[in-house]
Amino acid sequence: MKYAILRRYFWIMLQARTPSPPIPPSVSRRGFFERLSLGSMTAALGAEIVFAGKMPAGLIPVALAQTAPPDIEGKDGLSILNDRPLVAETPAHLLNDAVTPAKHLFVRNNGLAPAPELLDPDKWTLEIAGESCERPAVFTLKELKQKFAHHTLRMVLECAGNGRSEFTPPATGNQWTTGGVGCPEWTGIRLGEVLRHCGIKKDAVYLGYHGADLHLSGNPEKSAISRGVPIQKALEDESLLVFAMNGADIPWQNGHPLRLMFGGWAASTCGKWVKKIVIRDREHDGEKMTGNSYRMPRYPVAPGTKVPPEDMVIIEAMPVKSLVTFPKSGATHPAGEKLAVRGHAWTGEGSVASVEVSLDFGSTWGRAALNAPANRYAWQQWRAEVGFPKKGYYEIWARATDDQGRSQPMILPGWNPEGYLNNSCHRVAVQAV
Ligand SMILES: Nc1nc2c(c(=O)[nH]1)N[C@H]1C(S)=C(S)[C@@H](COP(=O)(O)O)O[C@H]1N2
Ligand SMILES: [Mo]
Repeated sequence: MKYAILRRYFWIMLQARTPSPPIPPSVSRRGFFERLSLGSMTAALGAEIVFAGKMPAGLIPVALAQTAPPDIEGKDGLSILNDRPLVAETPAHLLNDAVTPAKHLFVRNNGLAPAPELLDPDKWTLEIAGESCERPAVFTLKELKQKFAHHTLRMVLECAGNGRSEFTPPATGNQWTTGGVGCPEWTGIRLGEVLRHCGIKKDAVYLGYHGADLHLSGNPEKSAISRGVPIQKALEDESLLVFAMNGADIPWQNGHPLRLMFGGWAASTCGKWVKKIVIRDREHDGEKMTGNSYRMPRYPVAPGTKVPPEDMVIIEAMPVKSLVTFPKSGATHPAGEKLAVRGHAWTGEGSVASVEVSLDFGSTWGRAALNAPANRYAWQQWRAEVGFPKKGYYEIWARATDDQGRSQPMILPGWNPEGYLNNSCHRVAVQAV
């Protein structure tokens, strides 16, 4: 744990001193170039390297060591955590909008995304089947849009692994920092209405999805991921089959032309490119429903503990959390002037009751102004004014508390084998100058 804190501290310090956009350490290049001349480095930096005489031969100034922003079609400014499968997160300062723009919504693929030419909305069908479905049926997307009423809701989509990089001992898997989250506006039809139309047998307990993406191996017999939710969650008014995002087509990587959205729950339940939904008479047993995948120990465990599988339970609602989206970490601000800090707060079930902000590493907290959510499961905007007593390095910490009194841990919540549900306080660096 100490190491994680140090690592984070070091990184924030680094950002505070670096004028260009922060790049997570995993993709920064702190290596050595063979013969980069002082003149060319100075030209590239646009400034004199004051202590150039002290620079070890071959060192790249950290300001130049940053890789160019990765290019994902339709996305802008995301940091790539993995390229196969494609996983990319959003830097906090690019999540400042109340409604997350398509270009800034993170991407988490477990397999190979279907080629865009396979995603023709005019040819798309959805099959409803399973042991507990009375009248299995296949609908065209057009039929679904015509038959069922449309609803538009802002809902948070958050990967259960968001924040994983902080856990020690580290968990394998994508090393998310804070950017596996967004809150776009989704338009679709109620899943419950479609399921009822097909008849839900009395013994129905769970729902499972099947998407059009491929397993990484390319083997069509295998599934990249096939998860779901208990039938009660599927029947909630906010559980949608969505065909539009922010009033336009859903971006290709985010599930066009049809995906599931379950408000407040781990995003792994929200199947993308969904082709088939099964109503099950048992807990769905698709890919990544078993073992340690998307499961937590049912009791607190010491870091590094091996937890028996029967003591692991499926993750459902996400915990209360917040982000500071303005200023960007590493910003400078005049010492004498107030700074309006902004961000969002959200929780899986219920609502956020308060957000507090600290400038002194959590010793004292001041209350932020907090907006009501646009609708259930939308994130809530908050705002707080802070003043800096003198020039120097500061950290802004934010902490949300939900309507049941649960709040965010300052450092880390309980360790778990796969590093899920890290809802610790978000911290940004500010230098008062
Ligand atoms: N078909 C399919 N659905 C999927 C996934 C996937 O790989 N394939 N990934 C899941 C996971 S783990 C997450 S976090 C979200 C990510 O949604 P996004 O890529 O639109 O941000 O989609 C979920 N739905
Ligand atoms: Mo995820």
